[in-house]
Amino acid sequence: MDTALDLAKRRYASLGIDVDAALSALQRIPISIHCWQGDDVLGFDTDGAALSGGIQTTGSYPGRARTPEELMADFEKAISLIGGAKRINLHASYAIFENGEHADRDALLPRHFAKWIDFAKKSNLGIDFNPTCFSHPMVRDGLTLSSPDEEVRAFWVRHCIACRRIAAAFAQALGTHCLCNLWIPDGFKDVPADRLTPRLRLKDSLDQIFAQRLPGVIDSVESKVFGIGLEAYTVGSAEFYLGYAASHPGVYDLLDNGHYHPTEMVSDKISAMLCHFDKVPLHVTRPVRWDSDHVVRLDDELREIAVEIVRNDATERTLIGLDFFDASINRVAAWVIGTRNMQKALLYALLMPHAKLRALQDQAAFTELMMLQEAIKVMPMGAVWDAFCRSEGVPADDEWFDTVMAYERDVLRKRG
Ligand code: RNT
Ligand code: ZN
Repeated sequence: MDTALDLAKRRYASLGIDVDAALSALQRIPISIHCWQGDDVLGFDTDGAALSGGIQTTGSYPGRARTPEELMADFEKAISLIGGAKRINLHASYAIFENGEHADRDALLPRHFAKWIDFAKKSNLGIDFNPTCFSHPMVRDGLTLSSPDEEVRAFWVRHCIACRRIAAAFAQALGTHCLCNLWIPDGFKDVPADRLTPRLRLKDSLDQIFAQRLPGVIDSVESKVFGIGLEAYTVGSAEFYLGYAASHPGVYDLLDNGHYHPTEMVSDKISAMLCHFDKVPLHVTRPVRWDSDHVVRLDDELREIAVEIVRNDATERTLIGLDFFDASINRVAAWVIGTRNMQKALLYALLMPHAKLRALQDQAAFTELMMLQEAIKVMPMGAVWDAFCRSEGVPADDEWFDTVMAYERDVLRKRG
């Protein structure tokens, strides 16, 4: 008897698509999974300091990871339910201090991340990294690298340089690149008196931070349109960082799809960036009315982002990272759902007849193009996705939930 997979393969073959090739391509596309979904972006280095910087987690679902051990255990549980190549994305605030030691953000060293390197080796993960320029007393009046206070600015410059060195240590220890992505909250709640000078100070800070090239480190800067309490002006805007990256080889412009005006689509920006940069780092998230960082769903924009990556042959040029944090649902499930959705979107894109669709566009056969694009939406991708999960040794969509619920009962709910 034909299996669902056999039937699906035949349907896809009629469009000229090799399902096995799509499956092995999907397996190789690394997804960088952010550690901060597990603890509501709090980190370990500031002893319960609240999340600040214009970003916010909402919800109080039980079981937040409070220690490195808990976060690692939760992350491991999540990735045991996710197939394909994976990386872990850390923030500087996740430093692990041992033997009563403590280092402020400007004095962080690779040894404060030694346990993460061990963890990454054990779990076969590359590491990506981020300076943490928020949730810290040296953020003064909402400013870091653009502050008029030279002491503040120098502190954050030192922090970012320390982070790049740590990123280089990750790359060296793990034999894979480390994306070191810089996002700062700097901005104003209300109409500024001077928009230019803060940007010039940020530019000068970046020049200091990126003065030295570091092996294995891919540097990126992440723009934003506004933050909570910083609604009127963001120093590190889209044009600011795009210009900076374009004029500083080796520094890339990271696109976070929660950081633009609501009708601006990152799916449309990827190809524009590919014209000018050899790499395009991404933060894939889901903004709901604002930069809310909801768990990524398999919606139209996610699929379109994946389609742009795949059909432009850019699976190695785009660095796919996730960036969401929902504290209102089981956090392990949030990781599993969001990451698997990213992979499903990629699979959807890998199962499309791109050459044929492109030819229809070039022939101005827009009626047929629309017909085919819509037909593709109901092709039997589910059977192929199930096969992917099977071949990766992870449960199918309707099979993993019990594992997470058992973990919630036995581990998360006991955290008090
Ligand atoms: C904030 C940015 C940034 C953070 C993480 C925690 O708006 O998206 O990437 O979400 O670094
Ligand atoms: Zn982001």
